[in-house]
Amino acid sequence: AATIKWWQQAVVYQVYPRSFQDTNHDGIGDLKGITAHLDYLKQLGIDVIWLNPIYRSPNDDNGYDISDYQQIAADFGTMTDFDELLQAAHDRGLKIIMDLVVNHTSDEHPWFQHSCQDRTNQYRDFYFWRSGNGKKAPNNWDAAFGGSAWQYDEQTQQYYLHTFSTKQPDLNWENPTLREAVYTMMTWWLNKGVDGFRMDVINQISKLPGLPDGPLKPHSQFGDARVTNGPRVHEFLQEMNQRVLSQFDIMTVGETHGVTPADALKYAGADRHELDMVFEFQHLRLDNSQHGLGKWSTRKTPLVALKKVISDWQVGLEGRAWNSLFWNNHDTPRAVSRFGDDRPAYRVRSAKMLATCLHLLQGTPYIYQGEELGMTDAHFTELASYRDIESLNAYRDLVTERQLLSPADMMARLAARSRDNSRTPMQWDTEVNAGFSDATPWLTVNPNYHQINAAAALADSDSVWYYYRHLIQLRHQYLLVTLGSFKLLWADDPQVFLYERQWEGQTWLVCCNFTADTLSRPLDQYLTPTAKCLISNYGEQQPNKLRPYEAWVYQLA
Ligand code: TEU
Ligand code: CA
Repeated sequence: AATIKWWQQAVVYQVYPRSFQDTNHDGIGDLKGITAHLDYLKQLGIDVIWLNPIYRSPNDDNGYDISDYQQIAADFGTMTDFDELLQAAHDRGLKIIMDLVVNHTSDEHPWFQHSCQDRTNQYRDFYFWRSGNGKKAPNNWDAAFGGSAWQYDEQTQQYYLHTFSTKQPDLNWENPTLREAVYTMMTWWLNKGVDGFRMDVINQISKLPGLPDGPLKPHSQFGDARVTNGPRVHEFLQEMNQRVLSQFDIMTVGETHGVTPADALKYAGADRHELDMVFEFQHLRLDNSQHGLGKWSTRKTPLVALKKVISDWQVGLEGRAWNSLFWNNHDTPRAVSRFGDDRPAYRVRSAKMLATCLHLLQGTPYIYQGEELGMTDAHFTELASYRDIESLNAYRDLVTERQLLSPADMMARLAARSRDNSRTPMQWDTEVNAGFSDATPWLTVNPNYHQINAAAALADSDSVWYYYRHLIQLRHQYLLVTLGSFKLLWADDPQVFLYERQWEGQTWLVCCNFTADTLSRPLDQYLTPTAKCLISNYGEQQPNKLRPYEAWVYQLA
């Protein structure tokens, strides 16, 4: 087999620094807090830590609005704290990848502050400025966080483009001087020894020339040709690879909304010299609203559709590109609540089932902080509990301004889909605020921390935590998990996800019951006496029976 890249056998752990561990009594997680838990992460068996943005930022979008790419946000500590974190991680054989947010900056970034001064300064063209037509915006694009994607600036009597919040002006990648500035900044971080980047909405950096009107799609512009997968995106990424990425032994993953497996072959093809892998989101949109409300839905994901998307990606990239594997991140609800069952009777079992289903696929798995504990959604009942700009803007838009939804209806949709669900503080133990902070946390701690916390998990050999560690060991121990081919079985079964992995004559069978029902299935055809159980979330199997959320992996040959 071709040489295996280190990130093809790695498991990545995503740390959302704001919610991981506070060490200076301000209710906000910080870098020293991450350093304090590196042994916990090493014990779990993960290889790479992905840090959400830690750069200077006014926090309009929790750090995705950067005002200085080469300074650490005061909330999180100092550059010395970062250097110590990086060294401490490397001392433990752990790698750190940073979050690269270069589709836009904060409006408080010096580049934008300069750009605003007049229409002719050298930074004007770092951003998209257009005259529009009097009070009419230059085109009909929506911003992801509501309203028009254009903000009028009185001083120079022009509009600037912001595809996210008004405080996140889009960078103009058509400008080679801007691209040069980005590459210089990236090289600076890589020279410090960071091990790669997760690239924020990176398939948005090439816009359609002329910025033409698009088909209006309320609450989702992803998948629109006008914003994602633009005409020069591959040229820019190949230039970035040639100028920066190719000079380091690093890992890159692009956040690319609206891509198909065919697109991914271009972004992450082994022969493309662009990125190593991408995050696709097709499996995270199957429970979207069917009435134009995008993500604001309380629907469950149909399993047959989910199996098809996952299978298309496994088969579509096999041998030609590389998959990322994830159920959740800082922008989504938590896995066990969305795809499993967070009722106490089923939470642990279904969390282990979801982990089995994902971690035996081909690709690099991503564990979002707390997923290894089976942490659940927040289940907030008050609007005042929410902090996320996307959630608060959507409530104002859909309830207050357009009266499309009743308050109660929108509160149910926020509880099911708000990004704050995954941003409640990490639950370490049963001390005040789950050991996250002895000050009032920036976002309420989930009161179920008394039952769900790392201390309890480490003390219970049957916890979700130990199950994740076992899955990670299987990936590190058996090349089949990394290199084996994927074959979906029982594609039309609406309750059971059954698939095979094959490599050099070995065959593993992965079986997951995605329901709380006890099912009978003809499994004895596979589970012959020579078959060997490698991991399961129950004790020994019962012939042709799958108990609620039962999951197992058998070596068949
Ligand atoms: O996410 C881009 C993005 O598409 C999401 O914010 C999307 O709007 C949301 O997941 C739908 O529910 C990246 C970052 O991950 C996100 O945190 C930032 O808010 C966004 O870009 C802007 O930088
Ligand atoms: Ca702090």
